[in-house]
Amino acid sequence: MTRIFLGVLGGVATFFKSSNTAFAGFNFWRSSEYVGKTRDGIYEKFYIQYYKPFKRIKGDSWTLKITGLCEHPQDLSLAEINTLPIKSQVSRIKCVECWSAKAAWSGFSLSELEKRVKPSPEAVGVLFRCADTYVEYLALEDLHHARTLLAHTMNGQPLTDEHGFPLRVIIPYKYGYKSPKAILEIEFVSEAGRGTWNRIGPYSVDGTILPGYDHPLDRGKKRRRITGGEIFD
Ligand SMILES: Nc1nc2c(c(=O)[nH]1)N[C@H]1C(S)=C(S)[C@@H](COP(=O)(O)O)O[C@H]1N2
Ligand SMILES: [Mo]
Repeated sequence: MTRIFLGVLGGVATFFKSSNTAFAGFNFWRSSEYVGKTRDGIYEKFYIQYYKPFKRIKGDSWTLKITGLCEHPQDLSLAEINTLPIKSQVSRIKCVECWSAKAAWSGFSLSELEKRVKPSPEAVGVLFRCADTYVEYLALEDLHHARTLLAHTMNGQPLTDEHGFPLRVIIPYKYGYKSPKAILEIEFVSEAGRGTWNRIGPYSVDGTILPGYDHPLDRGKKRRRITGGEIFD
């Protein structure tokens, strides 16, 4: 009896081992209604980080909710967001877990939204709430930085669900966890807040990139030294 049991167990183990090999490069979320963390297939060159899997956002029913300390809180549709003056740049996302990857991003500056909603003088920053319940905080000073943008476009195409459709932050002098994706709400707040990732890991609240090492996925993960702040190449 024991022998039969062990035999079956061995068979099951072999099946899982071989299926793992067969599915190497398989994106678990592809052709599902959900999207989540993945590093397989095409994403070997640009990892996908999501705190939790969530239902893909539908562009026609999505709105960006702008709330909190402002004179004219409002909901903006994707069509409205696409009419805002465009800001573009090439920049690298550097994850605190060491990998990085580069893309061309386009979007707009927070100041375009501020012209519409008129933040109150007490507002010092913004809390971003995302579709996967991820939360991140950025000070207005960082959001007004020349290299910071709210991006809706990556390499000339609307963001994919994986990279944060319909809207994400790009802030290249901070670690990737300071660039919330799949944004649902922007709340103007009067006190500095904390984000999901710096509650989970031993990561700073500020998130500025520190001197150390980088393993760029677009350069075969070849280790290089970095001096801190934005990595420009
Ligand atoms: N909504 C949401 N945004 C997020 C995250 C997340 O878990 N959820 N992870 C962050 C982290 S840790 C990184 S490194 C970048 C990675 O961006 P990418 O998935 O487009 O490569 O997304 C950031 N934005
Ligand atoms: Mo990250």
